Amino acid sequence: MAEKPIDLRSDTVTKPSAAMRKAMAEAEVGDDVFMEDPTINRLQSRAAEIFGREAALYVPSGSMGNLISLIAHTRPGQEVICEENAHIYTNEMAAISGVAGLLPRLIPTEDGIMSWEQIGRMIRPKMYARAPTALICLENTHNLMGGTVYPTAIAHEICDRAHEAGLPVHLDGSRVFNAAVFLGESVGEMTKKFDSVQFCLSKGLGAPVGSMVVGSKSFIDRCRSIRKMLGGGMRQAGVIAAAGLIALEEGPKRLHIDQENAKFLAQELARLPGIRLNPARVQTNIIIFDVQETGLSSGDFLAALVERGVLGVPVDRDKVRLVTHLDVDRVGVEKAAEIIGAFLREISTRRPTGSTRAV
Ligand code: TLP
Repeated sequence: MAEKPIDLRSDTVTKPSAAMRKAMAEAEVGDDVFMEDPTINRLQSRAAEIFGREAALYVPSGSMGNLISLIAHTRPGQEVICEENAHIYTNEMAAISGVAGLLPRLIPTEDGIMSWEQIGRMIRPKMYARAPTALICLENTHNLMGGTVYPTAIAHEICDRAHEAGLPVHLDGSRVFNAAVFLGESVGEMTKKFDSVQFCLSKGLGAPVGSMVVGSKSFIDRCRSIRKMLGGGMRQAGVIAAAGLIALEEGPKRLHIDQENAKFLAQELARLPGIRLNPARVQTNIIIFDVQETGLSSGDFLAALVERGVLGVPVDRDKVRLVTHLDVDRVGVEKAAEIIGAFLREISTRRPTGSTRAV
């Protein structure tokens, strides 16, 4: 039988642990649309407590948590300022405009981290013919820029200055616990100035499903209605929230392992012929590298790796993303580095010296 592939496509691929499955089987449940599911209520109280907020809402996915927050903060026909490669813009099926009716105003950056200097310039002056700026959205860690982390002082400054300008700030904190590990800070302190935060239980924290939105009580009340409008009222979802509670309590404690594994893998990959990657820029559990010098597109590079038992995803034509997580340990990442190294040596001997043609 073929060996199980080393799956580094995403930290979303993690399977629930034995403890999660047991908690799920034994979960006390009720109808959450009546707000009567004790397990969901417990999960929401804990999330609010950990983030130092009045309230929290359990939602099916990070995408829905972001979309609900966008709708709750704005009206159709307004603008949202976000980074050019923000997940809400690139990977959420254009829900920002298709569903929320908003116009994204994009800021290009080197590393996913915007400054107030850049944002302030993009705010529309109030004029009757101009769609008003209604919201600023940050992403921490920034997925498509390689899991980069906002220095807390920069995030705080953006929030303070936005508030002075009368604008709310939402955080797509899908992987905010990874950022907290990198910074050695608490998520509560890091995110206290944001008007709303969405974070995922189903990524590095290891739950099979679910995200949370945290904020003020009135904001979360509004979010609950919007969740219902979008069809996200989940009834006896305590069966999955039970795994979410374990993810929330236990998941953050082991994220440093994924981040050490990512650093190790990045250092190994950076040594290989044809790979462009600066391991010093790998801060959390996401590694993005350029394979152009191998002469292969990211798609062809990844197809060759699938045959050899390593899975990743393309970011664009030249870039590949690998993500470490709890279902791949140090031995797994060592093996992935070995397999990728062997493949690159194989193609470099097949290619005439100096050529960058695809093999
Ligand atoms: N990211 C997924 C893919 O969609 C790319 C992944 O594998 O990384 N915000 C950020 C920053 C995300 O990375 C993701 C998922 C989401 C939002 C959406 O979360 P889900 O998948 O739960 O809707």
